Amino acid sequence: MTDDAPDDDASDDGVEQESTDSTDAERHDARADGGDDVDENSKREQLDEASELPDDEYLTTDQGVRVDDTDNSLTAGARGPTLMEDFHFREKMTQFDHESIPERVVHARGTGAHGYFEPYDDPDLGEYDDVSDLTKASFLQDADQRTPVFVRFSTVVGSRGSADTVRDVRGFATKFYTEDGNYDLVANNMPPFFIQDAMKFPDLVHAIKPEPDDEIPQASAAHDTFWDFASLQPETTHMLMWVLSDRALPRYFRTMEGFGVHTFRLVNDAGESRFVKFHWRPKYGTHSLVWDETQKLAGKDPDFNRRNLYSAIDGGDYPEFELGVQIVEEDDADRFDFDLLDPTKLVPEEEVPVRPIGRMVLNEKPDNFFAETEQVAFHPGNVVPGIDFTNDPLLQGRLFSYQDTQLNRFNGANWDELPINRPLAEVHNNQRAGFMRRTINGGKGSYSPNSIADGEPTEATEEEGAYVHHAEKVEGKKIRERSESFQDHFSQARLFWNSMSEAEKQHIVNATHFELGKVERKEVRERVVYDLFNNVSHDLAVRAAEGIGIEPPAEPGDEIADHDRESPALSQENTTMDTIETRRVAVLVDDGFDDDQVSDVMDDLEERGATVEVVSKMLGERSGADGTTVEADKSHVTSASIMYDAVFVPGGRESVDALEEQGDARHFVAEAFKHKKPIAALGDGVELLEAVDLPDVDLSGDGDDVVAEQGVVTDAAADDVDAFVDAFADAIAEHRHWDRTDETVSA
Ligand code: HDD
Repeated sequence: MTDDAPDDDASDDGVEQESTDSTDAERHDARADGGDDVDENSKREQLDEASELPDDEYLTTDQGVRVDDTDNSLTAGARGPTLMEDFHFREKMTQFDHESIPERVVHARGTGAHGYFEPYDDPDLGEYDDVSDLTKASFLQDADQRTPVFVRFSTVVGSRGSADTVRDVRGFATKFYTEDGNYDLVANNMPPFFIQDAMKFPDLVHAIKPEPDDEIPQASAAHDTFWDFASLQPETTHMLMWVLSDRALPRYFRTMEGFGVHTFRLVNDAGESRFVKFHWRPKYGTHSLVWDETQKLAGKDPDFNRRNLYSAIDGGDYPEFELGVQIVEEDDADRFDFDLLDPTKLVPEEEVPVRPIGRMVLNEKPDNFFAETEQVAFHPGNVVPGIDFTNDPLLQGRLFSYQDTQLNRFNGANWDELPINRPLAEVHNNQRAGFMRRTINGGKGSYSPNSIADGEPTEATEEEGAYVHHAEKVEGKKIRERSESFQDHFSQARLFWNSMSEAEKQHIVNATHFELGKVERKEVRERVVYDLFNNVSHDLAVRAAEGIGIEPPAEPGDEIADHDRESPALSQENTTMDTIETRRVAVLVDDGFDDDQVSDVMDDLEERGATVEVVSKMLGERSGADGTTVEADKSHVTSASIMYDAVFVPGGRESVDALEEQGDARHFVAEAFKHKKPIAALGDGVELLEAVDLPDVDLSGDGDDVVAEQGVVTDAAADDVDAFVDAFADAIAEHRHWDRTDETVSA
């Protein structure tokens, strides 16, 4: 937006504009204290305005008529028929009958949060002095300017009521309410996509959704139609590796990476364009659940990731992500052995480093799930000056699909007027009708050109802030043909496989046993292993075949991507592991716990930023041996080790004796061990670990020192609690301890 926009001039003159929307003035007011700068509060103010409650506390109908009784229908006699004239009943029922809108055809289950984005002060942009050399996008320029955002995280395949922890891609869609209009970065938590051309999207979605005859299975790719499609569509192979990997099982939305997938363009003031890939990197590292946890959480707490997002915000542990860009000069685009326009490919970070340019903080929950999270409507075509498209055929198709799907969801074109979708930038145009129009536009000038409204609203020039599409030269014959440069489907799948640690590889193999083990048609299982996996890695193909009842291939496939390249950035083993901030630690106690140990360790962990909860057999107060009390946050019935990142067992004779008797307490420790989580015990607490018989771990119950082995930290003498917490914190920072040998039940 520019200061000398014609509408601003007109209103300064006090001239009433024929074309000004009645809500524009409100929007203008809502744009906060800081003059023209949008700050992160202004969207909140706009939403608060929209949801303002009347002063009158009486229940009314939608027409504002006060209601005398909302429990009993109007009937002819106490036992007689209900009367049609009961307008309160009819209205209440009609509203209820129409309470839902069509769930999204994909990404139906989602969770939203408000927050803000702010560019870094000193962006480390390598050869660029500052970000203005790259893009004119105003919200990326000034470190003092906060832009409000709304983010919606989602799973793709499941219905709205499905579980958070299923194996699936996660959506990571961000709406930036910038002063130049809304910008939507509609991203996923994986950098490649399944297909290269949007034309295949309906086929992909039909194949992966529940099967059309019986609507089974829910929220899962583990069935014949998906793998049949994938086996016949080799361009899916790279994405299959990601979906079979731990990336498809994120532990919390706030410890998940995000990727714009396509190559976009950044355009600067001089009109120079560069290619860009967008990245979101979570502040506290990228972490995943293990498969066994996902299965149990789907029953014990299907809202696991959603709940955590909100409890983190409630607790002030605001989820934070760094926005990074990979920049490729247009002249340099041919230097890769893949095509930048092919959305099944990523740009390895070792070849083009990710440059951080700003951070996003999510600090506020929505007030109303339906009005905000359900009604938010994203569109990759919502861009602002400085950000532009490329000819990626998947992206081009998306530019049609999102607008179209919103027409279906909202039954008309006015969804962008809903409070959550409305830009903070002012809106002036000649659109003023359609289903559910909210704005009351005055005047007669609803066309352009006009003279009766002084020609307004007028078109802006590029200098005045108009979006002008990058003038890329394009020519070609009209054909239906996939470019030759899109034909290598296996090199990057192999790059991903090569980059995994042994534990991560084993998880991929385990996933093939589950996913393909559920496929009834043997020929489909064979095609996936022989035609796809065996061209990625012979090792993978053999290990997959062994678990799904087909003959392991004798030789690598004919199209094997024969290289040993690795990209360390792809492995989660290389994620941030130097902090315990926001990690969740369970303290197992019963009456008679060691008072000092509990308070010292809990305080220390909390000071380091962890969230600590007391878990006991029942809810209620537990008393320590010296008489202090703690309130149990969770009981064994409502919680389990799968909800925590680490477990601590303090000493205290009576408490430990009681825990040893409790199957749930023993199971808590054993399960945490199986899931490779840090476990710590002090004093008598070490005996609970001994009772569970953790295989091949030296607990050194007799020694004086703190012993840390395979993420199990013990100090039976309990004489150096500081050193004990240091060692425990190191073990928690590492997240999982893959060196554990217990494979009785694989994690
Ligand atoms: Fe999509 C929703 C991300 C390819 C068509 N998509 C949707 C959402 C996300 C993505 C995060 C949920 C938005 C929300 O929270 O409301 N989609 C992606 C990414 C893709 C991708 C990263 C590949 C780069 N999508 C894609 C293609 C098409 C669509 C190729 C169709 C040609 N996507 C849709 C949709 C949805 C959608 C049908 C369903 C609900 C909606 O749009 O608002 O239009």
